[in-house]
Amino acid sequence: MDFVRIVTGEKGDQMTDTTPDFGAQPAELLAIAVTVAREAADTARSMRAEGVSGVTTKSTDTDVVTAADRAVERQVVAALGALRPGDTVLGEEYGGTDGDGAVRWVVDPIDGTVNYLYGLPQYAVSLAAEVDGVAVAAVVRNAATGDEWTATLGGGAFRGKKRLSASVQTELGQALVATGFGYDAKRRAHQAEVLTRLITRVRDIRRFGAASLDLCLAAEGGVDAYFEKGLNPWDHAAGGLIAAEAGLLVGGLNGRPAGPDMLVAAPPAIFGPLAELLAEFDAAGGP
Ligand code: LIP
Repeated sequence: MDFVRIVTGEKGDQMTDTTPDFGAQPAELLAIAVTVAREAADTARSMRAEGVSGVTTKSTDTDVVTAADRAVERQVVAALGALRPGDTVLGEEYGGTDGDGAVRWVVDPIDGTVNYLYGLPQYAVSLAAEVDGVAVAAVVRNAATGDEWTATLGGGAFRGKKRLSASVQTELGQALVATGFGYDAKRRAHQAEVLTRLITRVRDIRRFGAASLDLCLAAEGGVDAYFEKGLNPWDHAAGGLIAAEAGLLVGGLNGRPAGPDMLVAAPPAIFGPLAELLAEFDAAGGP
């Protein structure tokens, strides 16, 4: 996914002079996203309070999904269908809806499902509005704590009403770096090998368990950088825009955009050194 400045018409050296007509401005889309995400987070939190139910597994026996994941996504899809008929929605649990609208909504109903399962207060509703594959409005809401991060393309990133400025760290060896691991044992073994080589080259590593919240933490300077292999669009569509609008570079390795093989979010001064080390360690490779 590539974050370009659709609102200002900026894409590399190509300028366009008008915001595309997709029936709403980013600020309007953000208002819808916040309304829907808050209601969805309330559902996630109230269902957790009643106890976790309907637990099944997906790709492996540790890749869990709960009745709350499914209920929250159904709620988000229904709410967006009422507010923005014709738009499409891509969600983790039910995939993509039909439609040919200019706006695609990307939702992770509960990002950090294992944290949710254990009652660790680090799980979020992540919701982004994309136009032509580019996120233009985003909200991440920690359903356990109520903390909320938002951004619009070109409009900055916020935690509540506080505008965010990410780390400006210039030394990779001084950087606190967050990451995460997949559910497949062979992939985790490869990720651990990468970490063994990286951990002596940075200040320290943190693993919190939800990509969207990791990206928001990086956006507010709680860590200097974040990287992870194997993310899906719903994991990073919203958090990636928030991190970018807070001043981080968000992309993949070797000049590629962020995607399932790798996402790196880092201050401009250390994005290159971190990405080069990750490429050297084959962090985007393996199973
Ligand atoms: C999670 C990601 C996290 C990753 C976890 C898991 P989920 O998403 O947000 O970054 O390290 O393994 O994939 O499965 O909780 O929606």
